[in-house]
Amino acid sequence: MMDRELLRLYFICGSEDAKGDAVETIREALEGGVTMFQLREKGIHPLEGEALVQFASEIKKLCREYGVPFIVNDDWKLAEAVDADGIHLGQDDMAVADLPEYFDDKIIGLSVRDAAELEVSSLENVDYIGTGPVFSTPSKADAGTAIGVEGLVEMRRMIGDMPMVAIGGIDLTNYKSCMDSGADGISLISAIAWAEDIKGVISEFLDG
Ligand code: TZP
Ligand code: MG
Repeated sequence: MMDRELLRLYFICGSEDAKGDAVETIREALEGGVTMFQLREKGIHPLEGEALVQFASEIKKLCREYGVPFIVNDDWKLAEAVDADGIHLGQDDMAVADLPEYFDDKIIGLSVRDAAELEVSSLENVDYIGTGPVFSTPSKADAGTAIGVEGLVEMRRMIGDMPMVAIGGIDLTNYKSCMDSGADGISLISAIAWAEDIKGVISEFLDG
């Protein structure tokens, strides 16, 4: 089982999510103390091909410098190409069972929002689940309706002690309610990527 402490403050970012330069934003977040990082390259003009590999490699290198696991969203080929530490899959992505051998000793995350999704998900070889959106969020158009902290409590009841990270609309005003509802940690895009003072915000998230 993965060290659930790694989920404590899980930053997700792609090239279009930052206010300024994405690599600088990610560097600041790493310096500030995020515990895990996911490259999620979705936007209006996502990087592709060699440019994406370059971008991913640069971020992976940074993550290594800070000793933070580097996870790739969706794209197992990219993950393997840049020697990522893991992959995060959604319900509409490939099945965990179809991942190549490369991932056998890597971190595998799966999005599971509720009982219905849990029922159709094999958690074999899954290291953690991401559950949400807990609150409404502008960051994912197809995120669906918010499950609330009640949704987290319910998921925790169903999965036993499997590592679980909360996602969706989490900020400084509500993150504690997620931690109090069975989440091992919080994953966020905008609360960090759009922050004026990235390190300040991170130290608040890590406090308490
Ligand atoms: N999956 C469910 S909600 C979401 C994802 C990727 C977006 C999270 O972004 P934010 O800005 O932290 O709400
Ligand atoms: Mg996906």
